[in-house]
Amino acid sequence: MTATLVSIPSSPWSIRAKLALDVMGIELSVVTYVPTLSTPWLRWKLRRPVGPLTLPVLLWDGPPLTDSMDIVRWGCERSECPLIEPDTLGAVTHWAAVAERLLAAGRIRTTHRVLGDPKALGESLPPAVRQLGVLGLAAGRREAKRLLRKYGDGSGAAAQAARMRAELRVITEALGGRATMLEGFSYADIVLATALSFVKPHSSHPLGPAARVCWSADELAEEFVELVAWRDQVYAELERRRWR
Ligand SMILES: N[C@@H](CCC(=O)N[C@@H](CS)C(=O)NCC(=O)O)C(=O)O
Repeated sequence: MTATLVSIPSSPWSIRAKLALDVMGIELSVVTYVPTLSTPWLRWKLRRPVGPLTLPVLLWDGPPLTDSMDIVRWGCERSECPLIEPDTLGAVTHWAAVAERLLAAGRIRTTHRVLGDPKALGESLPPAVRQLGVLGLAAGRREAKRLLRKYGDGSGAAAQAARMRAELRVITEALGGRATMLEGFSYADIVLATALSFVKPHSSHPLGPAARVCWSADELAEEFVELVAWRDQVYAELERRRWR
């Protein structure tokens, strides 16, 4: 059975897994997850009738994998050019935790902004839901509120931006102007580069114009302009490696 990555195309958590698997030469098919509509199917595939679900998910001959790090490690075991080696696992895990904190704060900030902008909300809907017009928008609003209930912590945009700034400083200092976070190119670079999605989404990030504005934190993007430039270099490196 060809492995199937179930993913949300605009989600940084899904994007990082897909980028890593692609660059490691792992062949797979990709299925887009549509919140609510795909939920019964995925629950059935995971044999998980209740409880939280997060994407990406990898379906293959073995037990389904429900965390991007597990998915990437699965890919590493099957690749001739693994992005995580036994001796880098500890450092990569550390940077994945930093990326997670940056993304978590960014997700809350961005979801609030999308919820307050009907155009951005409309653009964020999967095409099948967008076609439903006002009903689709209502479904999108409900989904955004559910995400805020699940991931929000009651604090406002300024607190989220402060959390993001703290993580961005840590990353900038640790990079110290180098091209890669560890000795060579690794999953640490991918996990950190994609964590900038809520600072300034990369040009390849599938977002409509209004949603792109909501995802961008202009002040942070200006303050960490060199980090954003580094991120663009990581994406360019991924593109180069994909065609090798
Ligand atoms: N640790 C997980 C986290 C993934 C994650 O947070 N996914 C979110 C992206 S928004 C998700 O699928 N949320 C859907 C939901 O919570 O219903 C991973 O890296 O795979």
